[in-house]
Amino acid sequence: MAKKRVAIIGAGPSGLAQLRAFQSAQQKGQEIPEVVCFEKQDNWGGLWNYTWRTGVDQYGEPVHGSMYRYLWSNGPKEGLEFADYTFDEHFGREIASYPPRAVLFDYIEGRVKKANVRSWIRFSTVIRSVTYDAVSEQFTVTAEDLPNQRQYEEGFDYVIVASGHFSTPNVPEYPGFNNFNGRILHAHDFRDAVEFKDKDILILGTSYSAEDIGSQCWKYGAKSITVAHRTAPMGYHWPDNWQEVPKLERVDENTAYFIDGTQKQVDAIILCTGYVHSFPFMEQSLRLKTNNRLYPVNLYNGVVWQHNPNLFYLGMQDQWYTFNMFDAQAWYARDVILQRVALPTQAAMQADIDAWRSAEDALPDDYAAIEFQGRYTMELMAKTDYPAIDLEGCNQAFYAWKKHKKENIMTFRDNGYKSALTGKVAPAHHTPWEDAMDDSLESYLGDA
Ligand code: FAD
Ligand code: NA7
Repeated sequence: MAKKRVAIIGAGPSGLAQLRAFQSAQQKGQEIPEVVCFEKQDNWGGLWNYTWRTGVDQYGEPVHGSMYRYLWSNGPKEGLEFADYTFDEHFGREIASYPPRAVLFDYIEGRVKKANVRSWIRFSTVIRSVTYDAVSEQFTVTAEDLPNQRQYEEGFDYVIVASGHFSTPNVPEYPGFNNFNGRILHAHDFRDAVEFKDKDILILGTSYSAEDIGSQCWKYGAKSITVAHRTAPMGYHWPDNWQEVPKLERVDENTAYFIDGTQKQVDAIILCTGYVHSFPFMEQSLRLKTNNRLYPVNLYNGVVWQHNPNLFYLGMQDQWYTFNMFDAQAWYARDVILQRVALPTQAAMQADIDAWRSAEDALPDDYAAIEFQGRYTMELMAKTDYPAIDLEGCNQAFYAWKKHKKENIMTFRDNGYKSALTGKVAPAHHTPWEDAMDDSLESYLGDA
């Protein structure tokens, strides 16, 4: 009988987790299907593969990258550590808790280099469409080899969508934008805080991007930062040249007017207004349609497409947990494909999804949300041979992180947390975050 074929769309942390999941089964002597991973960029790492480009890439494709220079992890690394590949194993020593992007890229890459799965990936190849034929039980995947402008179709038994959901910006418009005498950009196109040195900037949004892009601009010398909130202010103890104001009403030339009647002269507006889940390549009946939440619709165990269990989505949740949650999902998807775990009836899947979603709707605060996602991840891990990890320990790191942010938003990254895997507490970094202007791997590791 012909070998079953699995297509993975995307070689970011989620897609790479899937490759590692299959490789680990193979290493243990299990026969695995043929696995083909399609990645539109010319390297792996997803969002962690930094690009200076914005808009479209060299092939006219929308640029995937939303990360920017000087980005440091926004949560403790102890919350995302791979259970089968610790930070200590990768770096050969302990490192501090909030590594910059290049350091996390190196860590992500280390595991898949060790697993030797690069040859399973077709780089610079974008997926254009995925359709399903119920009679043959086959997916037809249309791909384009971008450098050679060659479009082709292949058949697969399973498809795993790991294309991320922080790439297609949500871009609202406010009255007067057309007449604004400065730059208006979305966080997706933000690359270098130095551009905003000595400038008065207005930020819309109050979540991670707003907090971190504002902090970057502050660190690299912006004159002032004004953050307008639609729902509620972030409420941290901000530096003196940072203010939180109510919702933006309109702008006129360089003046921004807020709904409380106040105004502010600004040079640039950064829309930190989030992203939309976008899968234009998926046939309508297979397409995930959700807002950014902890338990999206139609995904059993957060992974299996309820109406066609040969289709999977990884990493589509709003994220407290990241890399180790993607691992839990990838190991689970693998075991459904290898028929090591059985799926229940449609009705039972629906009841399970409903129960998780109602529990999410009842969560009182962020601490409960962290516990919820930790519990979800732990329950998923328990269904496979993914190495045991005490996520209660990771939850504790997240709780301490939130407390440190409340204490001082500009120094929280100077703290260290305990690894649930090694039991060791991370050392302090050699330079406080506020003074560390060089975000390179060499500088971080102290080798520069
Ligand atoms: P992605 O990293 O987005 O990777 C998806 C991959 O799919 C990409 O390589 C893309 O090129 C490819 N792809 C997309 N469409 C196609 C197609 N049609 N055909 C072929 N390939 C395709 N998480 C943390 O844990 N800590 C942080 O500090 C942190 N900071 C963040 C900062 C920013 C600005 C953003 C936007 C996110 C941040 N995240 C952070 C969350 C981030 O979502 C995860 O860390 C992680 O990158 C998600 O992995 P992924 O593989 O699901 O998606
Ligand atoms: P998020 O976490 O989805 O947050 C989006 C923010 O944008 C949120 O504060 C929203 O405010 C705000 N928003 C959305 N639409 C509008 C409009 N029309 N006007 C004003 N404000 C708006 O996205 P982020 O980019 O911050 O974070 C995404 C990932 O990147 C995250 O996982 C990090 O790891 C990095 P609301 O509260 O709904 O009023």
